[in-house]
Amino acid sequence: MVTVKDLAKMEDLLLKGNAACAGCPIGVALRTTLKALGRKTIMFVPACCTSVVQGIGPGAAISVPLFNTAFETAASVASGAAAAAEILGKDVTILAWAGDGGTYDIGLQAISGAAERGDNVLYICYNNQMYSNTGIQRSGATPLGAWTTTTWTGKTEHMKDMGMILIAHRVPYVAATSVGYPDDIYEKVKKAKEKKGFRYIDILAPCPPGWRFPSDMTIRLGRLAIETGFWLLYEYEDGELRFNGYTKLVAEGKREFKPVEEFLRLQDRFRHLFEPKRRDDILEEIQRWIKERFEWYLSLAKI
Ligand SMILES: Cc1ncc(C[n+]2csc(CCOP(=O)(O)OP(=O)(O)O)c2C)c(N)n1
Ligand code: SF4
Repeated sequence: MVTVKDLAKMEDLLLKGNAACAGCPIGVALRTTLKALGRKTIMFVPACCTSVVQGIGPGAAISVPLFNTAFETAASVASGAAAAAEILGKDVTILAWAGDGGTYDIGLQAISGAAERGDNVLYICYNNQMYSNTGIQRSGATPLGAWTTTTWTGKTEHMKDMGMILIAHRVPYVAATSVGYPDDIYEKVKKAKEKKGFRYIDILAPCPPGWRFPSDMTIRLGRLAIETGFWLLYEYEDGELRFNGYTKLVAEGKREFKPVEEFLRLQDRFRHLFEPKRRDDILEEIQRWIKERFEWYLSLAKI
């Protein structure tokens, strides 16, 4: 297993001095992904924060070839490139890299088509749970109760489960990970790289301006999300679902999830759940949903 120290020594294909906000999760998620994939990678990026972080030229922050696609087409453009690479006999990883808006909502149809056809694409969603590039609007990945500029009093629905949608497509590899664990991102991307067909990785990406927390807490929140069960670490590989990290310890009865309040309280997008009046109804529903979802995953892991 790679360590964070090992990662620090590897070649950086996302250059410093880019346009990301302080504490941006893309810095960790994309930097680590490119370390796992190496230079023989072509990226397909729809409209999202990464299309700003990449730079506008003539200088560029990303040191692999990159094609900007229309918002809804990252998966379909990547599918075309994968077909071309096969015909030309090129040994290259075709990487579609998108935010959750471009994945859970507007890009879903293209993803489903590529997954159903088994196109040779690695699709990674860095999931900051909202449309951040256009000013923090709600997406299908936004959790219940979260403030966004289009959910002023808190979102009234739970987040969509994109991993399960991909598992239902029976693709060779689906994984969920978090910016809190760069070593876990590296291992999962590396494994996905070696497989053929449509592969999907969902990286939880705490975003300081969107989630409203100080910029030195990105990693801490990425870990607390796992320790509270708000987000799970798992892999679905060759038809089997397996947990890892803290999620595995809970599944084996060696740890318990911490109360979700410990995660929610550190983010001002949830502040209205605590003041001026405590919203126990919503807090209890989030806690109940965490338990129910984990049991659902557990039952699949046993199959
Ligand atoms: C068809 C279309 N609709 C809307 C937009 C405007 N737009 C550009 S980026 C963006 C938000 C992207 O959100 P997400 O995919 O979650 O990535 P993030 O910004 O969070 O990195 C939107 C709505 C667009 N470029 N194209
Ligand atoms: S808004 Fe969030 S995801 Fe976008 S560049 Fe800033 S920190 Fe990164």
